[in-house]
Amino acid sequence: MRARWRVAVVGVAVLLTIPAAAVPAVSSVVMSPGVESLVPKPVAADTGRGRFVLDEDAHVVARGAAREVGEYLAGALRPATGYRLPVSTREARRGDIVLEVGAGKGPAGHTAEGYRLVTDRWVARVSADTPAGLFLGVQTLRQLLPAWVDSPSRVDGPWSAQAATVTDYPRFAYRGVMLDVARSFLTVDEVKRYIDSAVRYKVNTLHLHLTDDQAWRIAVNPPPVNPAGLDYGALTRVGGTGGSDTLGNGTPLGTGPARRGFYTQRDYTAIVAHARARFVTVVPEVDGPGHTNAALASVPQLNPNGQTKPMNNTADVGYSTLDANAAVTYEFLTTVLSQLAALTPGPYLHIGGDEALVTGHDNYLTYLTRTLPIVAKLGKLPMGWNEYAAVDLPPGAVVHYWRGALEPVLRQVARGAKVVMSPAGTSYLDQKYEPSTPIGLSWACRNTCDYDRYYDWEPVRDGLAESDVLGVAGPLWSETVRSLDQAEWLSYPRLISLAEIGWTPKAARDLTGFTGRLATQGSRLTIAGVNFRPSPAVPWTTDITARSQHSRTIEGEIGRFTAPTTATPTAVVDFGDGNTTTATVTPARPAGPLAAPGVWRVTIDKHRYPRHGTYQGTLTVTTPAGEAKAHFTVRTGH
Ligand code: TNX
Repeated sequence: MRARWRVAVVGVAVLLTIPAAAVPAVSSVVMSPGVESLVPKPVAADTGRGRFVLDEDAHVVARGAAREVGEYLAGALRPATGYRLPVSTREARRGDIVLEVGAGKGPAGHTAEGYRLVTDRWVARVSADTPAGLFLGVQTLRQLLPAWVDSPSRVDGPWSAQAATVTDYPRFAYRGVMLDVARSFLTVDEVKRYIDSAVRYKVNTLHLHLTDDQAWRIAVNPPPVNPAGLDYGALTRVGGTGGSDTLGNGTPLGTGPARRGFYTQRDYTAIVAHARARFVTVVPEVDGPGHTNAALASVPQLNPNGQTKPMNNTADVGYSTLDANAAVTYEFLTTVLSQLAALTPGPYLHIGGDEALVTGHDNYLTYLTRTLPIVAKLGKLPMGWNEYAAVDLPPGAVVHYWRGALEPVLRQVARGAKVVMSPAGTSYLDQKYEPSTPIGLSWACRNTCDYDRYYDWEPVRDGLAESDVLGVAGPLWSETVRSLDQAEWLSYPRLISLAEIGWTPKAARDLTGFTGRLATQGSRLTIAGVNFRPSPAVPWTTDITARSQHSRTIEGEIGRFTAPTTATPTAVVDFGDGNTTTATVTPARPAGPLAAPGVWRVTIDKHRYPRHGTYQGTLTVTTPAGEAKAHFTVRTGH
């Protein structure tokens, strides 16, 4: 099955890197890619001599605790390479990938998530103390291979990586993203795909905002003890039907109505399992005492007058509250939080606590004072938006900072709490990139809110010590988000900025260097089928590949390339027999106001070689950024 391809000399992928400002038509041809393009930037990386070439009969050698990550990596590499890549325990041979987990294998002092990676002329080796560290090192290895390695369909090799030595570990333990599935729903498959792209950048925490004024998205089963006789099924039967369709004044939000739905407990468990297999911790959030209209609209007993509120499909917030003085409130929370705790292996339960504008201060304190012990009793640590720092928190509690005064947070930190930083103006992924951005809000970030702004800030604010900060997270609120595509478009490239803040040592970060490294990620996202906003300030690179063939007549697809541009590139094919033709160029997905173009396909009409032989052809594409070339070989068969 491989034979047809083995005789053909494989197409050479050529990476074009031209700064946006440079004069087009002069192409700089670079062998792709090296340690200097890794994102997030590693702690230490050196270039060695020569290259690692993945053998077509390579094994992924992974023993014991490395096996699961081995299966993951092999699964990631098989579609593009077409190689079998068995995961085995054989003695490593030239061209294999070796994965190893064991005490002392990773960098000393960074056992939880550190790793070492060495690629040389013999093997590619990733070593770590833990499977989590190994998984993170594997993401680095993927980035050292050509961008086409993420293609869902077969592409010509060779699959090589620069010889390198990387020693790496994270600055912060919590590198998160939050999906607000309450305002607009995302299906289980969409959440899984979102996880798959985020882990490329070493994101390790997924916070799910499951409930809000607009909707309730997690099924709660009837509990064995139900003194107040609450109909928990109504939470999703009624509360699951809501969404953030309009502003309070009726102005439509987003590109259409919000998406409805909810997760059964089996669905939620599937998300948790998918996350866990990628070493991602899920943090579920049940917001309260404010942001609770959907619960109040579903369960009559939660209302002081015993009457349900109407559902409200506007984006309005701040008008709802649970009753802090009613026993039923805590009976309800105990049921909901116990079921979530049982389904969630991670250490945290996020209890919200933001914008409780009609609760009243004393009632707010009462609510938290009575809710925190419920969390503790379930063996979980509480996490909450920074308003909740108004009460004394247990050691290890997490304050999720989004805006406002830092003093109450510092007081809790002094008592042993930790902080996750999501300052709205530099980390809210739901904000418009610029005023003309078709979706997104703009209260937290006006004018230009591109990747640079989300990169150029420091989470360890004055008054905080490095060890007080657990990490960084990007919340993607979904008042205006209507699909995974749109979620990705708002997230990328800004989530990559946050991921690097979470990972890379402060002293190693710089915006210019980051911009250059980010430029190589457009191709990777495109090839992997992840939408993003091709920010005009980034000199996105083009990756090109051409297909070698074994036939006297060739037609159809001759190559593919990436180019995040709305202007249609042009392509010329030199067949290597004295003939040249203009080729047809079509994107797998057209660019639009909310979509980067997909991979461009280059196709030709039928070409018949005049006589038998071996021909070296060249595909040349011209994009607004310059020219890129790939070579291919055609053997006519005699
Ligand atoms: C503020 S951040 C909120 C959310 C909104 C978001 C929109 C926070 C704790 N509360 O309820 O969705 O702004 O940007």
